[in-house]
Amino acid sequence: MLFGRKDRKPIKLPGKDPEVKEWRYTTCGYCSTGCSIEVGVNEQGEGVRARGVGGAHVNRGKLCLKGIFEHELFSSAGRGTTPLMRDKTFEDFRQVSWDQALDRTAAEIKRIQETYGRDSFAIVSTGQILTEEFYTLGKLARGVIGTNNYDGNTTLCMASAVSGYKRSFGSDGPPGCYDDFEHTECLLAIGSNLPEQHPIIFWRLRQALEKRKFPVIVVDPRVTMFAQMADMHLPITPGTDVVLLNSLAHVILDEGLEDRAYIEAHTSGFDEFAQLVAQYDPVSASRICGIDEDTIRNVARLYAKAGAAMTIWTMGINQSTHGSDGVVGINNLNLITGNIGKPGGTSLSITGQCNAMGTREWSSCSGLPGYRLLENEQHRKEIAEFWGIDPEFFPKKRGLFQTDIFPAIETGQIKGLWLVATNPMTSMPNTARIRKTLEKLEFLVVQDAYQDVETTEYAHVYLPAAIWAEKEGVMTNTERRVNYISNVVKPYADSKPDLWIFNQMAQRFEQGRKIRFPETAREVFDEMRQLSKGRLLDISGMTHEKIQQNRGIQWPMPEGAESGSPRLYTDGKFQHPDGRAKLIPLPFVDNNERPDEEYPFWLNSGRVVEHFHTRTRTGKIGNLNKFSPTPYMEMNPDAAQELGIEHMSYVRLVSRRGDAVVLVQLTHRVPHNMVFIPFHFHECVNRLTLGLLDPYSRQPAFKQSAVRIEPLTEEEKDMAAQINRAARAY
Ligand SMILES: Nc1nc2c(c(=O)[nH]1)N[C@H]1C(S)=C(S)[C@@H](COP(=O)(O)OP(=O)(O)OC[C@H]3O[C@@H](n4cnc5c(=O)[nH]c(N)nc54)[C@H](O)[C@@H]3O)O[C@H]1N2
Ligand SMILES: Nc1nc2c(c(=O)[nH]1)N[C@H]1C(S)=C(S)[C@@H](COP(=O)(O)OP(=O)(O)OC[C@H]3O[C@@H](n4cnc5c(=O)[nH]c(N)nc54)[C@H](O)[C@@H]3O)O[C@H]1N2
Ligand code: SF4
Ligand SMILES: [Mo]
Repeated sequence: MLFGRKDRKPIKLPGKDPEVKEWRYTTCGYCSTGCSIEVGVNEQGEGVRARGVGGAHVNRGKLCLKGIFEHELFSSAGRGTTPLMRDKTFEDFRQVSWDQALDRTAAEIKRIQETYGRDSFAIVSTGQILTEEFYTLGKLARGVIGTNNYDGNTTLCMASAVSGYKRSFGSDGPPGCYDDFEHTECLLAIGSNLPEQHPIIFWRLRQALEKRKFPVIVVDPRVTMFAQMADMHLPITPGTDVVLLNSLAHVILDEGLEDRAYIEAHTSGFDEFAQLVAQYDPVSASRICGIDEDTIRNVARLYAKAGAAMTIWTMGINQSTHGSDGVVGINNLNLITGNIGKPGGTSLSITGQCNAMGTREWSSCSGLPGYRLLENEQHRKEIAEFWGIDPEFFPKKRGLFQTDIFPAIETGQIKGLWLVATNPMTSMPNTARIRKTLEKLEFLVVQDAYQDVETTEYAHVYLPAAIWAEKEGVMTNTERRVNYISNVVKPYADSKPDLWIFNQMAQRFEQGRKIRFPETAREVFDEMRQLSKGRLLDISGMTHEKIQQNRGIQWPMPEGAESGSPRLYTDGKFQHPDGRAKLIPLPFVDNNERPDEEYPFWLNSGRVVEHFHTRTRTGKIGNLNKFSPTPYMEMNPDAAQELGIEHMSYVRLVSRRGDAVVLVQLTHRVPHNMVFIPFHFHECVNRLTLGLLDPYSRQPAFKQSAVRIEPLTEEEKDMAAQINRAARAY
């Protein structure tokens, strides 16, 4: 039987280009690959086509299907047209002017802070606005409103990578680039489904492999498309990557395959590290991580003996209770084999959202702009002086992470919340709990390009934002490439660029009127350039024009430099005070919720190529939504047969948190004791997830919890089928 495609209209392919009057340059706003796009604009100034830019470094003319239909976003269903307001949650919204909505928001922020203290109002932002907007929001949050409970949805996404990089190298910042595929002699990919989630990075890998063969090893509990093309697939037991990494290091040291000269010249902590990995012999490790001892030895030898070897990873590592340790484990492996800062030898975190990097660099979420720290007195002084405020206004250490902000609402510590471009009602673990916390807020303001996002149901004020290429500014991709986004069309209806909204809000605070809040992205970029001088992420040699001309530039690019820098740490000097990278011992603690008699299946979750996150965008684009319009799960056919479950039938999944009804897709992609659900659908997988937090990064373990599968009654089956039909007709 066909899965989910019957009765659907075929894909609509764009015709020649009769309506296009002009092609305008911009960069894709979905994933972190950073593809250069041209949007075709018609006589009326509307975006009617999209195509890849031929000479661009990243994509060389290619786009994935999300990019190809991206111009349809501008006027897609559900876009916010005017600000909305109501007094109580669930009362009807009324349309109001921008002044009314902004005045009310500012008044509520002041009231809550005056009544309960400065930190009782929290701000949660995103990885999906422009870097100039991040910097401005940071100035507003840290320098004007002055709340320390300010963080981003990147805690659900990149926090473990950030934390792991900082622990190993002394700073955030992915050291490698896509060109490393052209030089590597061995690629290890852990917990990344590159062909679906970063199709154009994958295409770059395929191109490199066509020129020169090198081994590809994929570590993933599912037989993903990536696993199918790999030379070796290691179907690891969920949540045990640290054990595998420790064991690889064990074999390398045991067999004397390490790079002694590199370890001695550039690292610290070797002895403690060696003592710890001595405990992870392949025999003991295989019992925990499920990869047999010979495979562990073979992979270790292959990796260590390669002239240059690199590791890439994504959410299979980051979204774990050992996320930060997993990243450190990867860095350990590359440090002992001398694989940092050289062509083809690197630890390259594949980032997620289009500007997940920009928020890390400039938003001040976890610190201060330009990778500065709140904990560092000199850094506080530098930024306070630059902004013209008292350094004492800054807290001396960072406040709550996003995943701790919601529990703090539950306990009454936080009373007001501003959400910018994030939809926690669908994206956070344990939906029931998130609903309860949002209902508890005295004031919630949601700033989003779409007014129909689930979280808006709980808001008192909704602010309609302009999206993607309705705005101008930059974003940083996975390989530290700063890309230019131009405003190819006007903002939809009465929506406004996020930069404008932040600037307007600043004017409503006394301190905000004293600090300079430039109006244009170019002026903001200029502030960032100045603040970047001498820092690891120096962008002082860049301008919007140069970035556009070059189709993106990789930082650092100090003033006077001719071009950007493809790699970091090429000289072996790291950002820790002693200039060395740290080798860190990683004892494994088995704290995940695991399958047991009552809940016998692992619940794994992630994404599919046609959808982006909570489907606020891709759910509205017919050519994307038609591939998977309803929630479904991958289930192993043998396990299904044992339970009497049929392909394309509906079942109920139950966890300790809640339940969800899904359509069954039988496939050997998942092992016997696992189900996999794409997280794109509201009221689905996150009703079930536990989301236990990593101790360092506070990132939730979205990919490890336990469920059981129950049959539906006939009546329930009918109802599910009706809902499915309605969604498919959309
Ligand atoms: N089409 C599309 N592309 C996207 C996105 C999207 O929503 N749609 N989102 C973007 C964002 S924000 C992100 S963060 C990235 C995410 O990109 P990826 O991380 O590549 O995608 P996921 O599907 O979340 O997870 C990847 C794999 O991790 C595996 N995994 C689960 N548990 C474990 C484990 O314990 N160990 C190991 N080694 N692997 C495990 C899963 O089986 C899955 O195949 O994609 C980006 N690109
Ligand atoms: N179970 C499970 N849950 C997960 C994951 C998983 O693998 N499994 N992955 C996690 C990960 S890695 C991530 S990154 C999160 C993502 O979680 P979210 O960030 O909550 O999801 P999005 O749907 O991307 O929400 C972004 C919102 O920003 C809006 N938006 C887009 N552009 C703009 C703009 O320019 N301005 C404004 N103001 N709004 C804009 C969009 O309409 C959308 O509503 O989900 C996490 N949740
Ligand atoms: S790979 Fe990512 S950046 Fe490139 S077109 Fe697809 S979604 Fe956009
Ligand atoms: Mo993400």
